[in-house]
Amino acid sequence: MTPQDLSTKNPSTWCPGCFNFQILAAVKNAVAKEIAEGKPGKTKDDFAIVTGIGCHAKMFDYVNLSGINTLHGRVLPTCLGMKVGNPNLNVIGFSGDGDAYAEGMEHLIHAARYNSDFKYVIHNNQVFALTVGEPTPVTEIGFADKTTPLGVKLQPLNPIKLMLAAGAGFVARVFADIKQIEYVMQEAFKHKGFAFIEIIQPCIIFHPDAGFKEKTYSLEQAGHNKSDFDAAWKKADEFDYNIAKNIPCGIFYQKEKSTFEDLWPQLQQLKKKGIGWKDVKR
Ligand SMILES: Cc1ncc(C[n+]2csc(CCOP(=O)(O)OP(=O)(O)O)c2C)c(N)n1
Repeated sequence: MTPQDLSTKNPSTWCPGCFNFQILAAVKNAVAKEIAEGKPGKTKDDFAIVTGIGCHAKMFDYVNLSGINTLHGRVLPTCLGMKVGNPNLNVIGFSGDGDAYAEGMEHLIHAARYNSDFKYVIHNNQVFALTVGEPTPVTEIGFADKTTPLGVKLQPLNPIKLMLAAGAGFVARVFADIKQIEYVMQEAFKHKGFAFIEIIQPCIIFHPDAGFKEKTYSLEQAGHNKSDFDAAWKKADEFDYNIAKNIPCGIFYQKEKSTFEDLWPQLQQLKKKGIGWKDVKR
């Protein structure tokens, strides 16, 4: 299994130079590695993806895995539904920041609380990009567009703090850099439970790079203890999604606890049976 085996022949409609290309490459690398080095016998049929609506959602066209390109803001209930149908499936959800923090906000809080064993990747470009750059709940104060000509006045939401408060057991943020994404996805695959991965991604057209990458630093290299909730909270406070000096990146918090699948005997039975796509008659 190589990353190329996860490619499709669909022509890309992302803008040339879009950071989504980095995310796509990293996801294919991480999934290919997980298949090659993970549990023996794992194939790409053991994976499924879900995308919302937006530029990020074109991942669905470019990653050669089964899945559902669902409604705007409904990635998380779709992922949960897949896990209920087949708890052995490795499910990865993809959202934009609009999809995750506006249309899908109510699901996000409960996904952290339910702790179903799937991974959630948010392409955070701080705008609704596909509909030409309107502000989302994480757009910085002062950002102006045609819909908000006087500029954003509200303090942006801090999704890392929200996820910590909601009880998520794996909370990470990285920059849209292939190596950072690949690393954090591999760690998320090893984690049993819901994994929240936010990717800070400039939108080259509607939310250009404000020198984000230069402002990021690695939590791991700074000696952050990811099992310390209070330390994670303090680190989450360092970047409030306005223009920042320092943007901590890496795993803020990680703690394994009972998953949704652990708590339901019916799902346990399905898990033990080892039902996978291979068993489904097509
Ligand atoms: C329920 C619903 N509301 C609004 C839209 C219109 N719409 C389509 S794409 C989009 C923006 C998506 O932005 P985001 O989720 O941040 O993803 P990005 O395009 O930035 O990757 C919106 C608002 C829609 N398709 N469905």
